[in-house]
Amino acid sequence: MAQENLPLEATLVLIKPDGLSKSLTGNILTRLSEAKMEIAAAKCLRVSRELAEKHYRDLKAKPFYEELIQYILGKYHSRKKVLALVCVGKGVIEKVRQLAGATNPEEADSVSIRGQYGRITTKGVYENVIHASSNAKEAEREIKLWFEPDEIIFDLYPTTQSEVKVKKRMWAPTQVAISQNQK
Ligand code: DAT
Ligand code: MG
Repeated sequence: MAQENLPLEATLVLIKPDGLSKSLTGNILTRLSEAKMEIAAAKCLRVSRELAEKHYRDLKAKPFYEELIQYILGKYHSRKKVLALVCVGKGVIEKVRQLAGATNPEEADSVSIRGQYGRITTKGVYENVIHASSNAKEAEREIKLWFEPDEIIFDLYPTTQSEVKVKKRMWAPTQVAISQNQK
């Protein structure tokens, strides 16, 4: 199908802790932007166990589930963080899946991101560098899980207004050395 006839879509992309440890962010972003898609949201975060479990809820029964959770939490890497992105473009879901390559990095096309940079550890963990939503339904579920509406520059999905009382951490009026708190 010609590019202009493809539906406008949004997808969740995660650069996983191995991708960050291997300094692949720039490379991956270059490849994503060459595929004519727009970054609509981005943030770097430490993944909580709760978020990891919600993200991988359909894999709970799999024998590799616990290792998968440990991996996305950054327990195996020096970088205990993930870079989460929302990418928007025509046919973007399949395009990013193609760029990412097959789930098993050993089977992924050698020019794909997973084929080039992924590996299977001796523990059997697929360290496959990147996550990409598999279809529109999953993309919506995942984007809503990882991002608040106001963190995304487009109105992708309908929103509602509700008044909530939240305790929010604010900057304290001090000037101190930066602490990276790199646990
Ligand atoms: P994908 O990430 O390509 O959408 P998936 O949703 O089936 O694949 O699985 C999510 C992640 O789980 C995948 O990126 C790596 C891990 N995984 C899948 N199958 C696995 C297996 N047989 N052994 C180890 N890890 C696996
Ligand atoms: Mg998947």
